[in-house]
Amino acid sequence: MIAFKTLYQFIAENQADFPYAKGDLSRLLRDLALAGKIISREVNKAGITDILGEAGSENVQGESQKKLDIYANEQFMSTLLGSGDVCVIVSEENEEPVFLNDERSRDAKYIIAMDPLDGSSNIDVNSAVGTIFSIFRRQKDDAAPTLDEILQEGRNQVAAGYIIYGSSTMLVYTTGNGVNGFTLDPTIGEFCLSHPNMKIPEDGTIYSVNEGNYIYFPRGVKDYIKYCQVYDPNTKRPYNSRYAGSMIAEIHRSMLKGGIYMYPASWDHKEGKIRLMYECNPLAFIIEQANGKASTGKERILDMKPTGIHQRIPVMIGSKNMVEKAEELIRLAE
Ligand code: AHM
Ligand code: MG
Repeated sequence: MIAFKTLYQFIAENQADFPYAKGDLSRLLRDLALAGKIISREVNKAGITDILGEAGSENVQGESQKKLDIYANEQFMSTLLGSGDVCVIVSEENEEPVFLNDERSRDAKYIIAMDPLDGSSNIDVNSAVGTIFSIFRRQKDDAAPTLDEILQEGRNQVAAGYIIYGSSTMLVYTTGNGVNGFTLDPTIGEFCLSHPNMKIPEDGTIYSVNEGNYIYFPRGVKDYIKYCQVYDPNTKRPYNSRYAGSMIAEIHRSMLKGGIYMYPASWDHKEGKIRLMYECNPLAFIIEQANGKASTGKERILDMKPTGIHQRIPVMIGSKNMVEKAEELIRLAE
Protein backbone atom coordinates (compact mmCIF):
# COMPACT_ATOMS: atom_id res chain seq x y z
CA MET A 1 0.00 0.00 0.00
CA ILE A 2 1.41 3.45 -0.92
CA ALA A 3 1.23 5.93 1.94
CA PHE A 4 0.10 9.42 1.00
CA LYS A 5 -1.03 12.51 2.81
CA THR A 6 -4.05 14.55 1.82
CA LEU A 7 -4.17 18.33 2.04
CA TYR A 8 -6.70 18.10 4.86
CA GLN A 9 -4.45 15.77 6.87
CA PHE A 10 -1.48 18.07 6.21
CA ILE A 11 -3.38 21.19 7.32
CA ALA A 12 -4.57 19.44 10.49
CA GLU A 13 -1.01 18.31 11.32
CA ASN A 14 0.35 21.82 10.81
CA GLN A 15 -2.11 23.79 12.94
CA ALA A 16 0.88 24.99 14.97
CA ASP A 17 1.86 27.19 11.99
CA PHE A 18 -0.90 29.61 13.00
CA PRO A 19 -1.29 29.64 16.78
CA TYR A 20 -3.50 32.75 16.60
CA ALA A 21 -6.17 30.93 14.61
CA LYS A 22 -8.68 28.61 16.23
CA GLY A 23 -9.21 26.39 13.25
CA ASP A 24 -10.62 29.21 11.10
CA LEU A 25 -7.58 29.56 8.84
CA SER A 26 -7.50 25.79 8.32
CA ARG A 27 -11.16 25.94 7.40
CA LEU A 28 -10.45 28.75 4.97
CA LEU A 29 -7.69 26.82 3.22
CA ARG A 30 -10.01 23.82 2.94
CA ASP A 31 -12.74 26.05 1.47
CA LEU A 32 -10.30 27.42 -1.11
CA ALA A 33 -9.27 23.88 -2.02
CA LEU A 34 -12.90 22.82 -2.37
CA ALA A 35 -13.72 25.73 -4.69
CA GLY A 36 -10.51 24.93 -6.59
CA LYS A 37 -11.71 21.36 -7.17
CA ILE A 38 -14.98 22.66 -8.58
CA ILE A 39 -13.15 25.08 -10.92
CA SER A 40 -10.80 22.26 -11.94
CA ARG A 41 -13.79 20.15 -12.92
CA GLU A 42 -15.23 22.97 -15.03
CA VAL A 43 -11.87 23.85 -16.64
CA ASN A 44 -11.37 20.21 -17.59
CA LYS A 45 -14.63 20.01 -19.47
CA ALA A 46 -14.49 23.55 -20.84
CA GLY A 47 -14.26 22.45 -24.46
CA ILE A 48 -17.39 20.33 -24.32
CA THR A 49 -19.85 22.31 -22.26
CA ASP A 50 -21.96 25.36 -22.79
CA ILE A 51 -20.00 27.17 -20.14
CA LEU A 52 -17.34 28.08 -22.67
CA GLY A 53 -18.40 31.21 -24.46
CA GLU A 54 -18.71 34.94 -24.17
CA ALA A 55 -20.27 36.27 -21.00
CA GLY A 56 -23.74 37.54 -21.68
CA SER A 57 -24.31 35.34 -24.73
CA GLU A 58 -26.99 32.65 -24.80
CA ASN A 59 -26.70 28.93 -25.45
CA VAL A 60 -29.11 26.94 -27.55
CA GLN A 61 -31.40 26.30 -24.59
CA GLY A 62 -31.68 30.05 -24.15
CA GLU A 63 -29.75 29.94 -20.88
CA SER A 64 -27.23 32.67 -20.41
CA GLN A 65 -23.61 31.52 -20.66
CA LYS A 66 -20.81 32.48 -18.38
CA LYS A 67 -17.15 32.68 -19.09
CA LEU A 68 -15.11 30.55 -16.78
CA ASP A 69 -13.47 33.51 -15.09
CA ILE A 70 -16.90 34.82 -14.05
CA TYR A 71 -17.97 31.33 -13.01
CA ALA A 72 -14.78 30.93 -10.94
CA ASN A 73 -15.31 34.31 -9.30
CA GLU A 74 -18.86 33.44 -8.27
CA GLN A 75 -17.74 30.04 -6.97
CA PHE A 76 -15.00 31.49 -4.76
CA MET A 77 -17.22 34.36 -3.59
CA SER A 78 -20.04 32.10 -2.48
CA THR A 79 -17.75 29.51 -0.85
CA LEU A 80 -15.64 32.04 1.02
CA LEU A 81 -18.32 34.50 2.06
CA GLY A 82 -20.61 31.56 2.90
CA SER A 83 -18.06 30.29 5.41
CA GLY A 84 -18.44 33.37 7.61
CA ASP A 85 -14.65 33.50 8.16
CA VAL A 86 -13.98 36.12 5.46
CA CYS A 87 -15.16 39.70 5.95
CA VAL A 88 -14.12 41.09 2.58
CA ILE A 89 -12.83 39.87 -0.77
CA VAL A 90 -10.88 41.88 -3.30
CA SER A 91 -11.15 40.19 -6.68
CA GLU A 92 -9.83 40.97 -10.14
CA GLU A 93 -13.40 40.48 -11.34
CA ASN A 94 -14.99 43.10 -9.04
CA GLU A 95 -14.33 46.80 -9.30
CA GLU A 96 -15.03 47.32 -5.58
CA PRO A 97 -14.24 45.13 -2.54
CA VAL A 98 -17.09 42.69 -1.76
CA PHE A 99 -18.05 42.67 1.93
CA LEU A 100 -19.74 39.98 4.00
CA ASN A 101 -22.98 41.73 4.71
CA ASP A 102 -24.54 40.03 7.69
CA GLU A 103 -24.26 39.68 11.46
CA ARG A 104 -21.27 37.28 11.12
CA SER A 105 -19.05 40.04 9.72
CA ARG A 106 -17.96 41.21 13.21
CA ASP A 107 -16.34 37.80 13.86
CA ALA A 108 -14.99 37.25 10.35
CA LYS A 109 -11.23 37.61 10.74
CA TYR A 110 -9.90 37.32 7.21
CA ILE A 111 -9.38 39.61 4.24
CA ILE A 112 -8.82 37.86 0.91
CA ALA A 113 -7.44 39.24 -2.33
CA MET A 114 -7.70 36.94 -5.30
CA ASP A 115 -7.56 36.43 -9.02
CA PRO A 116 -10.11 33.63 -9.52
CA LEU A 117 -8.81 32.62 -12.96
CA ASP A 118 -5.62 34.23 -14.17
CA GLY A 119 -4.64 33.89 -17.82
CA SER A 120 -8.21 32.89 -18.67
CA SER A 121 -7.73 33.56 -22.40
CA ASN A 122 -5.62 30.39 -22.35
CA ILE A 123 -8.74 28.28 -21.70
CA ASP A 124 -9.78 28.63 -25.34
CA VAL A 125 -6.51 27.03 -26.47
CA ASN A 126 -6.35 24.34 -23.79
CA SER A 127 -3.33 25.77 -21.93
CA ALA A 128 -2.74 26.06 -18.20
CA VAL A 129 -4.53 28.71 -16.13
CA GLY A 130 -4.55 29.39 -12.41
CA THR A 131 -6.20 30.79 -9.31
CA ILE A 132 -4.14 33.07 -7.05
CA PHE A 133 -5.05 33.98 -3.46
CA SER A 134 -3.69 36.16 -0.71
CA ILE A 135 -4.93 36.03 2.90
CA PHE A 136 -4.62 38.73 5.57
CA ARG A 137 -5.86 38.58 9.11
CA ARG A 138 -7.76 41.54 10.52
CA GLN A 139 -5.97 43.46 13.25
CA LYS A 140 -9.11 45.15 14.57
CA ASP A 141 -12.43 43.87 15.89
CA ASP A 142 -14.68 46.78 15.02
CA ALA A 143 -17.20 46.84 12.17
CA ALA A 144 -16.29 46.32 8.52
CA PRO A 145 -12.64 46.88 7.60
CA THR A 146 -11.78 50.24 6.11
CA LEU A 147 -10.03 50.59 2.76
CA ASP A 148 -6.82 51.32 4.65
CA GLU A 149 -7.03 47.96 6.42
CA ILE A 150 -7.58 46.25 3.09
CA LEU A 151 -4.58 47.99 1.50
CA GLN A 152 -1.93 46.21 3.58
CA GLU A 153 1.67 45.53 2.62
CA GLY A 154 2.18 42.01 1.27
CA ARG A 155 4.57 41.20 4.11
CA ASN A 156 1.52 41.05 6.42
CA GLN A 157 0.00 38.10 4.56
CA VAL A 158 -0.72 35.10 6.79
CA ALA A 159 -1.12 32.71 3.87
CA ALA A 160 -1.03 32.72 0.09
CA GLY A 161 -1.28 30.19 -2.67
CA TYR A 162 -2.04 29.33 -6.23
CA ILE A 163 -3.91 26.55 -7.94
CA ILE A 164 -2.67 25.59 -11.39
CA TYR A 165 -5.10 23.88 -13.73
CA GLY A 166 -2.66 22.21 -16.09
CA SER A 167 -2.00 18.68 -17.22
CA SER A 168 -2.86 17.99 -13.61
CA THR A 169 -4.34 20.33 -11.01
CA MET A 170 -2.03 21.43 -8.21
CA LEU A 171 -2.45 23.60 -5.15
CA VAL A 172 0.69 25.27 -3.82
CA TYR A 173 0.53 27.34 -0.65
CA THR A 174 2.46 28.86 2.21
CA THR A 175 1.52 30.01 5.69
CA GLY A 176 4.94 31.60 6.15
CA ASN A 177 6.63 28.36 7.10
CA GLY A 178 7.85 27.03 3.75
CA VAL A 179 5.92 26.07 0.63
CA ASN A 180 4.12 22.81 -0.04
CA GLY A 181 2.50 21.51 -3.21
CA PHE A 182 -0.46 19.13 -3.51
CA THR A 183 -1.61 17.37 -6.67
CA LEU A 184 -5.28 16.62 -7.19
CA ASP A 185 -5.92 12.91 -7.60
CA PRO A 186 -9.14 12.99 -9.61
CA THR A 187 -9.90 9.36 -8.81
CA ILE A 188 -10.36 10.11 -5.11
CA GLY A 189 -11.07 13.84 -5.39
CA GLU A 190 -8.31 14.79 -2.96
CA PHE A 191 -5.27 17.04 -3.13
CA CYS A 192 -2.33 14.86 -2.06
CA LEU A 193 1.06 16.09 -0.86
CA SER A 194 3.33 15.65 -3.88
CA HIS A 195 5.89 18.47 -3.52
CA PRO A 196 6.87 18.91 0.15
CA ASN A 197 9.02 21.87 1.17
CA MET A 198 9.43 23.38 -2.29
CA LYS A 199 12.57 25.45 -2.95
CA ILE A 200 13.19 27.36 -6.15
CA PRO A 201 16.72 26.84 -7.56
CA GLU A 202 18.98 29.85 -6.83
CA ASP A 203 19.91 30.03 -10.50
CA GLY A 204 18.01 29.18 -13.64
CA THR A 205 18.35 29.12 -17.39
CA ILE A 206 14.83 30.09 -18.46
CA TYR A 207 13.50 33.64 -18.84
CA SER A 208 9.84 34.46 -19.46
CA VAL A 209 8.79 37.82 -20.82
CA ASN A 210 6.58 39.04 -23.65
CA GLU A 211 9.47 39.85 -26.01
CA GLY A 212 7.05 41.26 -28.55
CA ASN A 213 7.03 44.32 -26.28
CA TYR A 214 10.85 44.60 -26.30
CA ILE A 215 10.88 47.92 -28.12
CA TYR A 216 8.73 49.47 -25.38
CA PHE A 217 10.82 48.28 -22.41
CA PRO A 218 13.10 50.60 -20.38
CA ARG A 219 16.86 50.46 -21.08
CA GLY A 220 17.74 48.29 -18.02
CA VAL A 221 15.15 45.63 -18.92
CA LYS A 222 16.42 45.52 -22.50
CA ASP A 223 19.96 45.13 -21.12
CA TYR A 224 18.86 42.17 -19.00
CA ILE A 225 17.12 40.47 -21.94
CA LYS A 226 20.29 40.93 -24.02
CA TYR A 227 22.32 39.53 -21.08
CA CYS A 228 20.09 36.39 -21.16
CA GLN A 229 20.87 35.96 -24.86
CA VAL A 230 24.67 36.38 -24.77
CA TYR A 231 26.86 33.29 -25.33
CA ASP A 232 28.73 32.39 -22.12
CA PRO A 233 29.09 28.68 -21.32
CA ASN A 234 30.30 29.48 -17.77
CA THR A 235 26.87 30.87 -16.87
CA LYS A 236 24.97 28.47 -19.18
CA ARG A 237 23.99 31.31 -21.50
CA PRO A 238 22.22 31.90 -23.76
CA TYR A 239 19.22 31.05 -21.61
CA ASN A 240 16.03 29.51 -22.95
CA SER A 241 13.01 31.71 -23.53
CA ARG A 242 9.56 30.36 -22.60
CA TYR A 243 6.36 32.41 -22.52
CA ALA A 244 2.93 30.86 -22.23
CA GLY A 245 1.09 34.13 -21.51
CA SER A 246 -0.14 32.57 -18.27
CA MET A 247 1.75 33.77 -15.22
CA ILE A 248 0.97 30.78 -13.02
CA ALA A 249 2.37 28.44 -15.66
CA GLU A 250 5.62 30.48 -15.81
CA ILE A 251 5.93 30.82 -12.02
CA HIS A 252 5.19 27.16 -11.42
CA ARG A 253 7.82 26.14 -13.99
CA SER A 254 10.31 28.49 -12.30
CA MET A 255 9.51 26.98 -8.90
CA LEU A 256 10.42 23.54 -10.19
CA LYS A 257 13.24 24.26 -12.67
CA GLY A 258 14.49 27.76 -11.84
CA GLY A 259 13.84 30.83 -13.96
CA ILE A 260 12.59 34.40 -14.00
CA TYR A 261 9.16 35.78 -14.94
CA MET A 262 9.04 39.45 -15.91
CA TYR A 263 6.25 41.85 -16.77
CA PRO A 264 8.07 45.20 -16.84
CA ALA A 265 6.66 48.66 -17.22
CA SER A 266 6.63 49.78 -20.84
CA TRP A 267 5.58 52.75 -22.93
CA ASP A 268 2.07 51.37 -23.37
CA HIS A 269 1.77 49.92 -19.81
CA LYS A 270 3.39 52.68 -17.77
CA GLU A 271 2.73 50.92 -14.45
CA GLY A 272 3.19 47.40 -15.84
CA LYS A 273 0.24 45.04 -16.19
CA ILE A 274 0.23 42.69 -13.23
CA ARG A 275 -1.85 43.62 -10.18
CA LEU A 276 -0.12 44.08 -6.82
CA MET A 277 -2.75 42.85 -4.39
CA TYR A 278 -3.99 39.61 -5.91
CA GLU A 279 -1.30 38.63 -8.41
CA CYS A 280 2.09 39.92 -7.23
CA ASN A 281 1.76 39.78 -3.43
CA PRO A 282 0.71 36.15 -3.12
CA LEU A 283 3.28 34.99 -5.68
CA ALA A 284 5.98 37.10 -4.02
CA PHE A 285 5.17 35.55 -0.62
CA ILE A 286 5.36 32.02 -2.05
CA ILE A 287 8.56 32.69 -4.01
CA GLU A 288 10.31 34.26 -1.01
CA GLN A 289 9.23 31.36 1.19
CA ALA A 290 10.82 29.08 -1.42
CA ASN A 291 14.12 31.07 -1.23
CA GLY A 292 13.49 33.04 -4.43
CA LYS A 293 13.10 36.77 -4.97
CA ALA A 294 10.23 39.06 -6.03
CA SER A 295 10.94 42.63 -7.05
CA THR A 296 9.63 45.49 -9.14
CA GLY A 297 13.18 45.69 -10.54
CA LYS A 298 13.89 48.37 -7.95
CA GLU A 299 12.19 47.36 -4.70
CA ARG A 300 10.85 44.37 -2.79
CA ILE A 301 7.23 43.70 -3.75
CA LEU A 302 6.18 42.61 -0.24
CA ASP A 303 7.19 46.02 1.20
CA MET A 304 4.93 48.05 -1.09
CA LYS A 305 1.93 49.81 0.44
CA PRO A 306 -0.86 49.43 -2.13
CA THR A 307 -2.44 52.68 -3.29
CA GLY A 308 -5.56 51.01 -4.69
CA ILE A 309 -7.03 47.52 -4.87
CA HIS A 310 -6.33 47.13 -8.60
CA GLN A 311 -2.93 48.83 -8.60
CA ARG A 312 -0.51 47.49 -11.23
CA ILE A 313 3.24 47.24 -10.79
CA PRO A 314 6.24 46.04 -12.84
CA VAL A 315 7.35 42.54 -11.71
CA MET A 316 10.42 40.33 -11.77
CA ILE A 317 9.86 37.09 -9.87
CA GLY A 318 11.91 33.92 -9.67
CA SER A 319 15.36 32.50 -8.94
CA LYS A 320 17.26 34.78 -6.57
CA ASN A 321 20.41 35.22 -8.67
CA MET A 322 18.46 35.92 -11.86
CA VAL A 323 16.29 38.59 -10.23
CA GLU A 324 19.35 40.18 -8.61
CA LYS A 325 21.15 40.33 -11.96
CA ALA A 326 18.12 42.01 -13.55
CA GLU A 327 17.98 44.54 -10.68
CA GLU A 328 21.70 45.25 -11.10
CA LEU A 329 21.35 46.02 -14.83
CA ILE A 330 18.29 48.18 -14.17
CA ARG A 331 20.28 50.15 -11.57
CA LEU A 332 23.22 50.56 -13.92
CA ALA A 333 20.99 51.90 -16.71
CA GLU A 334 19.60 54.74 -14.56
P1 AHM B 1 -5.14 38.61 -16.79
O1 AHM B 1 -5.23 38.80 -15.31
O2 AHM B 1 -6.02 39.55 -17.55
O3 AHM B 1 -5.31 37.15 -17.19
O4 AHM B 1 -3.64 39.07 -17.19
C1 AHM B 1 -2.57 38.48 -16.55
C2 AHM B 1 -1.83 37.64 -17.55
C3 AHM B 1 -0.68 36.85 -16.99
O5 AHM B 1 -1.07 35.58 -16.57
C4 AHM B 1 0.24 36.77 -18.16
O6 AHM B 1 1.58 36.57 -17.79
C5 AHM B 1 0.06 38.09 -18.83
O7 AHM B 1 -1.25 38.53 -18.49
C6 AHM B 1 0.15 38.01 -20.32
O8 AHM B 1 0.00 39.28 -20.84
P2 AHM B 1 0.50 39.65 -22.32
O9 AHM B 1 -0.42 38.94 -23.25
O10 AHM B 1 0.41 41.13 -22.38
O11 AHM B 1 1.92 39.16 -22.44
MG1 MG C 1 -5.07 38.05 -13.67
